[in-house]
Amino acid sequence: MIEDMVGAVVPVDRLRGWLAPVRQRVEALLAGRLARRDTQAPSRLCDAMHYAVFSGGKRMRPALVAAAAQAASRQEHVPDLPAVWHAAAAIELIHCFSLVHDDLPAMDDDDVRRGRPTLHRAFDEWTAILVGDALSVLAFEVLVDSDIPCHVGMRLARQLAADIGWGGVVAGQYRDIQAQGQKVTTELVYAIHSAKTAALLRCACSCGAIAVDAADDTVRVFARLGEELGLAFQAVDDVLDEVGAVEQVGKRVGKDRLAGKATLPAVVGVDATVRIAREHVRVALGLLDGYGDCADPLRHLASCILTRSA
Ligand code: GRG
Repeated sequence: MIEDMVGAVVPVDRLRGWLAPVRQRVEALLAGRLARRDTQAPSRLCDAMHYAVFSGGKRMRPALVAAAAQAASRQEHVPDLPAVWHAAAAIELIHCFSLVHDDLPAMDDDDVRRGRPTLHRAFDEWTAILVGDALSVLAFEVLVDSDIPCHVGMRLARQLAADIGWGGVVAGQYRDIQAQGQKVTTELVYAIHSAKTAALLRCACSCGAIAVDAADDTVRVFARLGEELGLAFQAVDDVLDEVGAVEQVGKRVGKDRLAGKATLPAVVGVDATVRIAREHVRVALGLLDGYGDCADPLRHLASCILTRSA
């Protein structure tokens, strides 16, 4: 057991036991999709897509989809529905695509990701751009799979499009790059974090609820929860960039400050950023009051955001 920064105890073994089959299901689905090569697809493109998706990611977002589905359906196990696994896989594809594009020279210009060369370094820049394009399209293909009831697939696709599009992740990334080197305010940092990072965690929690066909007001609670977790996640990410070690974080650290990035530590300092992250997780945990034991995986994942070192 480890004690997290909100004082909650995370039963690591229990969480690992819950996570292992979730990860296995999602990775099997991802591997199956990537193996089902379009006959027209060049093998180097397929290899690069595989490199982007299977490179040691934590699979936090698919875990959130599964945990939210379990909590929203008030079941003791993750509901074994195609909509749950497909939503989890689709969001991970989008996440992997966003990292590939984020690392490009025109964006964050990073050489190392997840402890190995970024995709444009291992392959080349134009391949990295096309890998992102292909993964984003594949994500929607996975969501509109015929195994998923049409109305659920439509709801999932609509949610994903809204959260990642020009009012979501794209907007956050745009603002982030635009703000580089500028004088920033806490409000601007929040606007960036909410769209750039929290939108995808919000999407993961919302889609978990949608996958079990939850009512709109339940989806809204899970969206709010995902937003809080996303804000905590990015706050911790900013702290890791300030105080983390390259070997642990798996990418260059100290880069945000050098690049004049709009981060929370830059405006309020590291200690206050930690307090802010803690507060977001506390609010998120409060939203799960009344959900009983079926929400335990979600509670533990929330607390893990504060203890993560990568
Ligand atoms: C339309 C989705 C989309 C993207 C286009 C490039 C871009 C616009 C957005 C970049 C968004 C981005 C990379 C935000 C940072 C989020 C973040 C803190 C990622 C790290 O997530 P982890 O730690 O990564 O879960 P792993 O490696 O564990 O999967």
